[in-house]
Amino acid sequence: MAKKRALVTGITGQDGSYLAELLLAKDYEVFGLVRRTSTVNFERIRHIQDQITLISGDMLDQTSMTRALSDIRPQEVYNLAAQSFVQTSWTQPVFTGDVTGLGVTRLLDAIRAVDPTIRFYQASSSEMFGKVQEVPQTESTPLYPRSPYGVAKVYGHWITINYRESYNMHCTSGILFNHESPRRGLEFVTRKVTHTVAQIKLGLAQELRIGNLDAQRDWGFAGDYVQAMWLMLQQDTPDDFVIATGTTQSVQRLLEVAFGHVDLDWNKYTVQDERFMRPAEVDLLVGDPTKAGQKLGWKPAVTFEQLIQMMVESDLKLLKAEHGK
Ligand code: NDP
Ligand code: GDR
Repeated sequence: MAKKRALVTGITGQDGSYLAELLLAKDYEVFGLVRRTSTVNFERIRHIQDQITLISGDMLDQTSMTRALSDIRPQEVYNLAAQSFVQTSWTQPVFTGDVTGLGVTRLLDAIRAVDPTIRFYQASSSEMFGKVQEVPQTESTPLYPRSPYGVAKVYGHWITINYRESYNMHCTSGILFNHESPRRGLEFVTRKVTHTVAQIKLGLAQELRIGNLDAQRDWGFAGDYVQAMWLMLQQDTPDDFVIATGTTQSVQRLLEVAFGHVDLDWNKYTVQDERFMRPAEVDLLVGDPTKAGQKLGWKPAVTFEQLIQMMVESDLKLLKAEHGK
């Protein structure tokens, strides 16, 4: 039997690299859409680069998507590409809307034109809940985004549902809460903390400059969350699913666990810095993954403490190798 083919946008990102690994393990032919950059940024997929096929394209360019789909003829498309950093969305609101919001319509419309039977996954976000209207948040909690990024994701979420309802396409939206890993970008708070903690431990940095310590997030492990993406596209009927751990932790707790892992007192090394405060904050996120548990049989394996310890250990190893320690 011919292998299944999947196209992943955002394959060079954190989730793209874990999803590509998962799909390869399930014997898919894996294709990734990558945008042109002046230097290569394949660090996260270097170890699997000879097993996947990269195709040039951009979320701002619908022609490139149509061409990629026509060439590959995939059965499944996972749309993970986005301007995904919330803070940047205030300085680049139009660009964020274009890539993260309108980009979804470009891709959906390209799918409709090339092959409307393709199954489509949209990377929706808990940032859509923003100023939360209900605790915990479920698939039916009203949306109240608090950043240009959150607003763009609401658009992407609803256009996915609209193509499902308008054209009877297999379009599914995964509302994923924060998920992290050693491959997380350095600008996001978990990785920023674990990387700086490792630097401090090795004598390579003196302090950590940080923003709001009171924000609470439902943090899980990216490796667990990409399993849910795949499970969603194996369902007969497209739907929306919240993917979360069901527990929440503050940024301060993150500091306690990360510094505590290397026997340091977070209070002694942490400086609050206005630059990392946001014009509008999302104070508390905690998801209710009951539906995903019942319908997909999904549950997370890695706890918050295990996740942060894994990230600190990985950063220690990385820095030791970089600095010959
Ligand atoms: P990353 O920021 O690590 O990866 C984003 C990816 O999108 C990168 O591969 C990037 O390419 C690509 N990309 C950005 N702009 C374009 C463009 N114009 N055309 C083509 N590709 C582009 O994000 P994550 O892996 O963490 O997240 C994956 C998706 O899930 C995103 O849509 C994010 O918004 C969403 N999400 C993430 C959550 C999380 O906690 N991680 C939670 C909920 C949703 P390049 O390498 O060239 O920059
Ligand atoms: P978030 O992740 O905005 O939730 O979006 P991030 O890690 O950037 O922030 C989480 C919380 O930590 C607070 N914070 C800081 N954040 C950063 N980045 N740097 C700091 O120094 C700092 N200090 C405190 C923030 O104010 C915030 O409350 C992530 C992204 O992956 C999105 O793409 C995704 O959709 C959501 O998670 C779910």
